[in-house]
Amino acid sequence: MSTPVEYRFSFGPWNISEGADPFGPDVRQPFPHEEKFGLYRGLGFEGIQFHDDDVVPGLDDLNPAQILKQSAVVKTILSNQGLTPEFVAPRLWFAPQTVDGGYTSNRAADRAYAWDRTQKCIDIARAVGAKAIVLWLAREGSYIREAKDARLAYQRLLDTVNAILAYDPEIELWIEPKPNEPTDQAYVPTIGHAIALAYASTDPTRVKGLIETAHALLAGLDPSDEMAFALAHDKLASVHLNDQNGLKFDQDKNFGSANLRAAFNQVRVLEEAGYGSRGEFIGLDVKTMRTQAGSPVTAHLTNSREIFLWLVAKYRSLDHAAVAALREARDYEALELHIIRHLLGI
Ligand code: 3MF
Ligand code: MG
Repeated sequence: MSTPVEYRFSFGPWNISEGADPFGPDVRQPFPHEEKFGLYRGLGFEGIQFHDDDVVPGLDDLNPAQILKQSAVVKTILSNQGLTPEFVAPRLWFAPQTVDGGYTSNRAADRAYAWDRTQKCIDIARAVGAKAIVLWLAREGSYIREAKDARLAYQRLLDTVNAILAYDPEIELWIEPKPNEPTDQAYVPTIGHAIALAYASTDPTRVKGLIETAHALLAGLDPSDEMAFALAHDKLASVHLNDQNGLKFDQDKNFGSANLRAAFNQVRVLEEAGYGSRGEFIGLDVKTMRTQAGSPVTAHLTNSREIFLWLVAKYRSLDHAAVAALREARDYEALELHIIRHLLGI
């Protein structure tokens, strides 16, 4: 058996939230962004995931020199804190130019904005030393089917992937699929769609996926199977572990908090594939509860990390020979009971 992986954990500063939801104002004082960097190591995290404007606030109004200057400041903070920038993602869902999507917008000026912003994001990734950009294609979809030419939209997404690969000869592109929210239907709803784009691109080795538990569940799919599919293609670059209680808004609940067995199976699939042995991070995309007191609120992050590690211990202490024998005998009733007993510790 190969050496057990020692996991490295990451999250994005947006996970230390101010407690806003669409039905009310913030419930905590804003926590200064720069002070978030100082929290990571103490919480057990060494990777940091960025949106481009987490690194360079207000980047739409800055010139290339200003962008590089601010990126260098952040790079120094990261090295002083012993943090690794895992990726930088262009935030293409805030600006007025992106109300109807960026790369797939019907308006040429909006598409030009999206491409300009993407180039800036790649410049920032390079400047802080991140090896990848992540595309969560938030508004690349539609609210009504007739609004866009979907076939053209797919072509535009592929053209964008190729343009990114051409713009920087080394950068990796990780696509984070999500089936809906904020759009009614997104053009890249599952990891299968993302991997199809990878294979259709000019350099499939640099196009990979990031799978978020809640996003897979919102697509009605099993997150562990989605991860296994990406792993089978050697295309699982990162994960956003969290949880989701049924088909509703994207909840970003603590990992394992809604379906512990499904969480166990995600851990099992990752462990079986040796995920993490090449430095891949266990990313957590979890939101705190609005009811939680204090500031900054970080318990959801440490709790999700802890639950992940407990499930790793559960997987490692499983009687693997017994599981193999029950598979062989095709006694899945007994296998299920074996798993449940093990999870319950009885
Ligand atoms: C939305 C998400 C996003 C992405 C992030 C990084 C705000 O449902 O999951 O979080 O994870 O943009 O790509
Ligand atoms: Mg996410």
